[in-house]
Amino acid sequence: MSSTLDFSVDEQTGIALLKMKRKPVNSLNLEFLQDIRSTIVTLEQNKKCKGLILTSDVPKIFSAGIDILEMYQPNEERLHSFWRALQDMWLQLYVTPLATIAAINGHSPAGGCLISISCDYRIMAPNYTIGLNETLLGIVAPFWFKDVMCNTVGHREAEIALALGKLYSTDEALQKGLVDEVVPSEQIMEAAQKKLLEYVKIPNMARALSKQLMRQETADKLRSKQDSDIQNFVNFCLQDKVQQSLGFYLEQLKKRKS
Ligand code: CO8
Repeated sequence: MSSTLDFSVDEQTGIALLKMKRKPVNSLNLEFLQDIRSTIVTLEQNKKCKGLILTSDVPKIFSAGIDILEMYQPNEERLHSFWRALQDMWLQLYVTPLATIAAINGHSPAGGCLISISCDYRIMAPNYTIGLNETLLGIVAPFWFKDVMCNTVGHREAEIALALGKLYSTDEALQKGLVDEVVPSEQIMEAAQKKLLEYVKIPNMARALSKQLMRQETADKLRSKQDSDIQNFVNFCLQDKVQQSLGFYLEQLKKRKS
C-alpha cells in the first residue's frame, strides 16, 4: 500500500474506496500520479471490483491539482516523465471499465477538477470551489483538459470558464452541470455508495461499453498525440514568462497565509 493512497475493496458490493492522502493538499506530483494509475489498474484486475469511489483523506481539500513545484524551475527530463504520468493516469481513469464516482469533499482546482470530471458521476460537499483555473497561474489548460470540460458543461460554458480561470462555488458547479449532486460533507460517502450501487447493478459489459462509446474518441485524441503534447508542455513550461508567472503565483499562495 502506498503512503499517499489508501484503498479497500468491499467484495460483497464490488465497490472500492480510494482515498488520496498526500498532505498537505493532495497535489499531483510524478510519483503520486503513478500510484493513482497503478491502483486503478490493480482494481481493474480484481474480478470482484466493479466500481470505485475516489475521495480525499485530507480535510477540506479534494486535490489542489498539479504540484506546481513539478513545473517551477524543473529538471527537463523529470518534466517529460511528469507530464507522461499525468497523461497516463488520466487515460486510465477516463476510460476505465470500472464505474467511478468522485466524492468531492474539499476544494478541487485545476488537476483536481480534471480528476473529478473524469469520473462517471460527481458528488460535491457545499462551500468549496472547483474549476480549471490555469489561466490565473499564467498557464493554459491542455487540449484534453479542455475536451473533458466541453464534454461536461458544453462548449460555451467551457470557453468562458477556461478564459477566466473560473473557480465555481459548489452551487454554481451544480447549476452548470460540473457536478451532479450536492450533499453535506458528513453524508457524502453514503450518497456516493448509493449512487455507485446504481451503476454496478447495470450489466457490467453494457455499462462499460456505453462509457466507451461516450469517451473513447476523447481519449484516443490524446493517445494519438501523446508525444507532441509532452513536447508542447515542456517547451511551454520552460519559457521565462511562464516561470515568472509560476514563481509569482507560488509567492501569492505563501502570502495568503501571513
Ligand atoms: N502545488 C504545490 N504546492 C501547493 C499547491 C499546488 N498545487 N497548492 C497549495 N500548495 C502548497 C501551499 O503553497 C502551501 O505550502 P506551504 O505550507 O509551504 O506554505 C501548502 O500547500 C498549503 O496550502 P494553503 O496554505 O494554500 O492551504 P489552504 O487549505 O489554505 O488552501 C487550496 C488550499 C485552496 C488548495 C490552495 O492551496 C490553492 O488554491 N492552491 C493552488 C491550487 C492551484 O491553483 N492549482 C493549480 C495547479 S495547475 C494544474 O493543476 C493544471 C496545470 C495544467 C498544465 C498547464 C500546461 C502548462
